[in-house]
Parts: sequence; C-alpha cells; structure tokens
Amino acid sequence: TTNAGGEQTTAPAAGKVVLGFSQVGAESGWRSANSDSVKEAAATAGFELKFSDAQQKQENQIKAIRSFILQKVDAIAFSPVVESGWDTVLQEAKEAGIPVILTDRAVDSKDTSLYETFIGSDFVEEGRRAGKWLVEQYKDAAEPIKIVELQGTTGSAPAIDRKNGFEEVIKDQANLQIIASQTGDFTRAKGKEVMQSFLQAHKDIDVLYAHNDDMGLGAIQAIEAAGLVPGKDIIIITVDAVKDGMAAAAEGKINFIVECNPLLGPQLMQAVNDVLAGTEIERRIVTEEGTFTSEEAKAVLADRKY
Ligand code: GYE
Repeated sequence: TTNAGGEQTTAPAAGKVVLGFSQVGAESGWRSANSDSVKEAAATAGFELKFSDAQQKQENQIKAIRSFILQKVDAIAFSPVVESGWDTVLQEAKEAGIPVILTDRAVDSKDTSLYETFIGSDFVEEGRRAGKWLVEQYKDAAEPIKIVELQGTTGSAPAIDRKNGFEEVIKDQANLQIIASQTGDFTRAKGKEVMQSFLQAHKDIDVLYAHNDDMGLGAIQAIEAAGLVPGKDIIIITVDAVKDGMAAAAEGKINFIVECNPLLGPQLMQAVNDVLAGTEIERRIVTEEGTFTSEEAKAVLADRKY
C-alpha cells in the first residue's frame, strides 16, 4: 500500500522494528537492484519498512526524513543524493533520538555524531581501478589518447570520488588527456544525449569513461548511431557491473567494468539490529568488490543475479 506521503508501507504489527528508508530514485539498474535488496532484507529481518523514493531530489529526501521523525520510526536509513546540506535535518533526527545510518553514499557533515555508520563502496578506489586498467592498456602509447568522461549526478559522492580516483591514477601519464567531462546524471537517456554532443564536438575520441553502466549503455547507442563501433573505435570503461552492463561487456561493447555492489540490504538490517540493541558497530562498513574484463564478464554473466 502507498500512504498520503507517497511512501510504500506494510501494515504495522506490534513490536516490529520500524525502519524509514529514503532512496535516491530509480535512475539506474544499480539503484533498482539496491532497492530490491533493501526491501527483501527488511522483510527477511521482520522489519516494517517505510520506503520513500526521492526522484533524485534532495528536498524530497529531507521531507521524507522529517516525515519519518514525525512518525517516530525506530531508525532511519538513507542514501544521500548529494554530499552537502544534511546537517540540519540530521540534527533534527538526533534530537528526536532516532539513529541514522547512511547507505551507499556519504555526506560531508563535519559532525560525524549525526549518523551511526556509513555502509557502502570505496568510490575513490573504483575510480582508481578504472584508471589503472587504462594506464596499463596504453602504457606503450606515445600519441595523445583522448578521453571523454560521463560524470554521475553533480555533487554526489560517487561522481566526485570516481572522478578523483581516476584522475589521480592517470595524471602521471601525460598522453592520457580528458578532453571533455560532463554530467549524465547516472541515467541512460542523459548518457546518450551527452555522448551525442561529445561526438559532435570531437572527431577523434579514443576512450569513454562513464561513472556507471547505464550512462555507458546510453552512450553506446549514440556511438552506434554515429556509425562507430563501441569497444573498438572507442574503448569504454564503466562502473557498477549490473546485468545489462555485463551483457554489453560480454559482447565486447564495454571493455572494462569496475564492480560496485548494490546488495547492501542484509548489511543494513544487521547494522539497524546492532544499533537498536546498543551493540558497538564499525563507523565505516566497506563493501567488497572487483573488476571485469570482457572475457571475465562473459564467464559470469549467466549467474549474474542483478
Ligand atoms: O553507481 C549508479 C547509481 O550511488 C553507487 O548510483 C551509487 C551509484 C551507482 O545511480 O548507477
């Protein structure tokens, strides 16, 4: 059922833990897998989940968190769309005595007592992994290698960190040049649109680095429409490793994918249980993940769950 606030709710039962979860949106395959994971894990844990979709708008997340506070939920978890601007609402939760857990994305609040823990990936490391593979590919190249970059949502932790990690690794290789970098908001539609404009402005793009699979998949459509072969004429690196991305990698259209694991639900429910039980938890819980070349993607694709 959906209540007046647009939240999906399950019927309250006496004694159940009530968890308010404010999700970023439904912008990507990663996000859908993440939402499913949270819903399934909450059901398995026996929690009542109030799930609210912010449609990639911070103001909607702030509203959702305030509504959870008014409803006196037991705990609040959220994936902050951008890093900045959370102190006031997190302070309100703290004053109401409701513990907050960050999942997937970080906030830049100086006061770390505003939340219990942050569960998610190391996005800087993901950017480094993308950069290291590229450096290795072009280690013998003397000519300039022209890179275009599709950034994630402006101001979001994964967009900031994946850019920084990548730049940190490629900066010593003078011939690896980022010639254009723009946001595609983590969506296929925007990835396609921005890639179209990159292709119009630059005739000789060698490499695309997209901060997620979906933008990469949109860009592939634009590349093919321009009569070029993705994975050959333009080398493509993405992040996430969701099923559609892995399928494109298995076909050779994406050359390298850095994994970002969306299945955070079980760890989140564990953390909620621990916090409510007063058990000490780690302030930072880092997700384990790897990378896939085209060949490696082919080998695991059939068993890929998301
Ligand atoms: O990579 C992207 C999604 O925050 C890690 O958000 C997440 C990112 C993910 O839209 O596909």
